[in-house]
Amino acid sequence: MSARGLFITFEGTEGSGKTTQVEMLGEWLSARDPVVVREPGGTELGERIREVVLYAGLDIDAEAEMYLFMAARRQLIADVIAPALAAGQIVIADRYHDSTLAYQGGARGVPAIWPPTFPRPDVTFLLEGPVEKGLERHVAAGKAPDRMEQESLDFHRKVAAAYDRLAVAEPSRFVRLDATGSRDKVHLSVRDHLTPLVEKA
Ligand code: Z5A
Repeated sequence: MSARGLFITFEGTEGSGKTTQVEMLGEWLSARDPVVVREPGGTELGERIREVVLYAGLDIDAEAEMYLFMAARRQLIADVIAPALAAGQIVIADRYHDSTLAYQGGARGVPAIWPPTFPRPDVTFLLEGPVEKGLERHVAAGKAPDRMEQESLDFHRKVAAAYDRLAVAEPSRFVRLDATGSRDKVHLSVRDHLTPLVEKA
């Protein structure tokens, strides 16, 4: 657990239901007034980087892409996450540094590390299921594909394999959930895991 507050992150390949679960968790914890953030984004710099890295159609070097995501994250930590945790709040993040380790590190092969100034989450929910199913959900939802979503199936499988390695390496932080269950079923699993932690926070 962080020195103060409670830091919860959601990870997974696209369409795995992270945003849905972040919203449901935010509602469940609404009496605690949680701070909810998404990555990349959440600050003016982060939102601008989001546009550049995901939608500008630029040809971006893989390592440069990693630093862009990390620059957005560092600003979010400085402006939002660290002050909220220091004030004892609950922070819920829709993606965090494990995304960089999985996408840029695992799938693109960039040497990626965890910077010591980036707080570690107390709990990371990894939503897992067939990569194809998530991509199908996106198509069904009519969402325009961003730069990363346009990558090959093989790329997304490498992301999933990298998440698997991260979860195996840190079993005390990661909670692996079957993302193919219904929204409510996944949410109830999230609640089950968090109830004792939230009572203490
Ligand atoms: N990226 C990176 O490379 N490196 C980094 O460091 C960071 C990010 C931080 C961000 O895109 C992209 O940046 C992302 C990784 C990369 N791209 N990829 N690939 P984003 O923020 O626009 O999108 P995302 O984070 O990938 O989320 P998403 O793809 O939009 O999906 P999601 O949040 O996991 O799922 P959702 O929006 O909750 O649900 C998708 C649809 O499925 C929607 O219609 C839901 O109603 C439906 N859904 C959700 N749950 C269920 C269940 N349980 N059953 C049935 N249907 C469901």
